[in-house]
Parts: sequence; structure tokens; C-alpha cells
Amino acid sequence: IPTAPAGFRSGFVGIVGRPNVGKSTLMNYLVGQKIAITSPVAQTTRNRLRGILTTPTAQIIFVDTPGIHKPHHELGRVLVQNAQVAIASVDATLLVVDGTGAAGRGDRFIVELLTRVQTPVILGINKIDQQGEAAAEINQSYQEIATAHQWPLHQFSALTGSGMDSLQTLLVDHLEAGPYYYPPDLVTDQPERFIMGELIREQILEHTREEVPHSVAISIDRVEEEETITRVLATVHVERSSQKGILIGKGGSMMKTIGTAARQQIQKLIAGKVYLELFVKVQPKWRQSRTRLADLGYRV
Ligand code: GDP
Ligand code: K
Ligand code: MG
Repeated sequence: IPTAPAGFRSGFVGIVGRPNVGKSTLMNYLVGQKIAITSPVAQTTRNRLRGILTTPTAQIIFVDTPGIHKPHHELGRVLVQNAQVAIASVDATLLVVDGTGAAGRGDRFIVELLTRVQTPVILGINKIDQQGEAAAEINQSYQEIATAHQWPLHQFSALTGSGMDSLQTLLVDHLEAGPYYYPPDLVTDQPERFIMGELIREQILEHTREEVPHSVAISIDRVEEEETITRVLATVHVERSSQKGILIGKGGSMMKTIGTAARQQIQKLIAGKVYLELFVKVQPKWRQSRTRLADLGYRV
């Protein structure tokens, strides 16, 4: 890692907010690469992921977190705990809210968590590309929260990129002088294998409905780099045999759709040809078991 030039700023910025407000989309945009999967399904993000943005004058390490909400099962509790740990260990926090609706109970629950935080908090209104007639009223509800806590307020769209340059500047302004924590060309702390598993899970979220998405976990069992192709063997763990049936589909059609789309995403990630083989395995109640969660790579 090189020595940082004079005046260099760096630090960790936690991205927190309700599920689906666009935290992962925001981090991907800022680091310039898809390292966190995104989808309209709540609880898409399960692990604390770091995304690294390095400019000539600063390095921001974003900590993407699962959305904060009231937990219903062991996986939910682990997710909220991870978010709380993330908040406690960063240099600044970006609270992201969904600008297509006014501040609600979910946002206020997180605001409460953040009032006890000693480090700077920035309130970010996302999805301004989709604000309609009610924009002024919606923004006012967030302005009141920002004013009450003396938090700077910023509006942007993680989808179109509008307002993102000034958001980056604002975040850097809230960091102190510091070193390179990571090599300048690194965009995430996650191993490639983990992102491969996530890209598979993203396609399952995309192509299946209701109870299946929340019941899957992926393990990457083998990655073999051959001369012209990389072979990836992965297992999709589900909780019930009915879910296995849905995932496989008529004559294997669903597995084929998911596998083809995931393979294309993994090819982008590694910039090379990929052969992907997917297995589906029933593992009853994996979400209830801390041991199994740990086996599947979740921090418990
Ligand atoms: P997270 O759960 O907070 O990480 O949210 P995601 O990043 O997974 O995004 C949830 C959904 O909101 C996805 O369908 C995104 O495409 C969408 N989304 C994220 N940012 C924006 C935005 O700025 N504008 C619009 N219109 N949609 C967005
Ligand atoms: K999501
Ligand atoms: Mg997310």
C-alpha cells in the first residue's frame, strides 16, 4: 500500500437505512462496480460488505449494511446486529431514506439508533428521480429530522447518478486526515467467491417469488481456473423440497434461466469465460441455526 500524500483524507462510512431504500445501489455507484447485489426484495443484503472508493485526495470505505427492521427469526436478528456493529465502528454514517415517500416509523426507529452516535451523520434522500408532485412535502418531513439533529441533508439518485458527485464531496469533508486503508485499486474487501455466490442469489431473487428468495443460501464449492474457462461449482441451499422443486422448474427450466443469467454476471466479475454448475440441496431450517449460518458464511 502506498503512503498517502499530504492532506489525504480517509475513513469508514456506514450506509444505513430501511430495507430497499437503495443502499447497495448507492455503494455500487460510488465505487463504480457491482459488488453488492440489489433487488426490489427486502433483505437482499445479508452481510456487511465493504466498498472502497479511492480518489487522488481521499479514500472512503463504505460499509453497506442489511436494512434495519424488526427481526422475526435468527437470520433477521443477525442482520440487525450486524448493522448495529457497523454503526458503532465507522467514522461517519450516511442514513439513506427513500424519497418516494415521507419519513415513517421505520426511518424514525433508525434515527433513534443514530441519536446516540458520536460520529457525524448525514441524511441522504435517495430516488429523487422518482419523486412526483409530493416532493416538497416529502422532503420537508426529512428536513425536520435533519434540522432537529443538526445533520446535513443531501438529495440524490443512486440510479441516475444525479447529486452523487456532491454527495462524495460532502462525505470526504466529514472525514479526517488518514492513510490508505486498502490498496488504491481495490474496490471491495470481499473475496471473489463470495461475490460469485451473491450474483447467483441475485438471479434467484430476480426469477422466483415469495418464500423462495428468503430461504436460499449459496455455497461456492469449487472454482477451477482452466486455460480458457473458469469452472464454478455451486450449491443452492433451500429449506424445503417444495422450494427445490420451484428452483429446478419444469424439466430444469428455472435452473437453466437462473444459471445462464448468473453465469453472465460472473463472467463480467472475473472478465473471462465461465462454466457454471448449480446444485440444489434441501437443508431444513438453516435460518434458525447459527451453526449453519456460520457454515454458509454469515457472520453470527
Ligand atoms: P437496499 O435494500 O437499501 O440495499 O436497496 P437496493 O440497492 O437493493 O435497491 C432497492 C431497489 O430500489 C432496487 O430495485 C433498486 O434498483 C431501486 N433503487 C435504488 N436506488 C434508486 C434510485 O435512485 N431511484 C430509483 N428509481 N430506484 C432506485
Ligand atoms: K433490496
Ligand atoms: Mg442492500
